Amino acid sequence: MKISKRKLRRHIDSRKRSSSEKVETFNSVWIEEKEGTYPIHPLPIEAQMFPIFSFLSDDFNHDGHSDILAVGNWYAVQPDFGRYDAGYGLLMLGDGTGNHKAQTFEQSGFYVKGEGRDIKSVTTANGLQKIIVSRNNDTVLVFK
Ligand SMILES: [Ca+2]
Repeated sequence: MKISKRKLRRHIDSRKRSSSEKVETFNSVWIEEKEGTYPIHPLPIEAQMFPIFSFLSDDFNHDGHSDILAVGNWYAVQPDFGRYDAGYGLLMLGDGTGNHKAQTFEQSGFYVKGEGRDIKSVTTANGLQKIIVSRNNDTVLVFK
């Protein structure tokens, strides 16, 4: 096969414009700010099973340690890959040392079917905290 000089030059020019990046991990992680350093903590294996689109951090069980709520899933992938639908919302309780333990939805009461897209915490006019979860092409969910 013969390639023209023009096509070869275009190919070489496109290679020069390209960039490369280095991936350290594909894990879902949280990054701690600790005295000018930023240790990276992988989240529990349950959080690695689906693409996470939104996190919310707070002390949900009132034990003094930060916890994490996560939602996600992604259906709009090529059919030969299948849907990324293994997430049903996830509460991960922090132990105060950087580790988190995933709770089942039976334990947490946090169950989000579908494609979770965002989580927000709001305080109602009468002072109650609510967790609002938006989903793609679906209704909004409200948790106490
Ligand atoms: Ca907690």
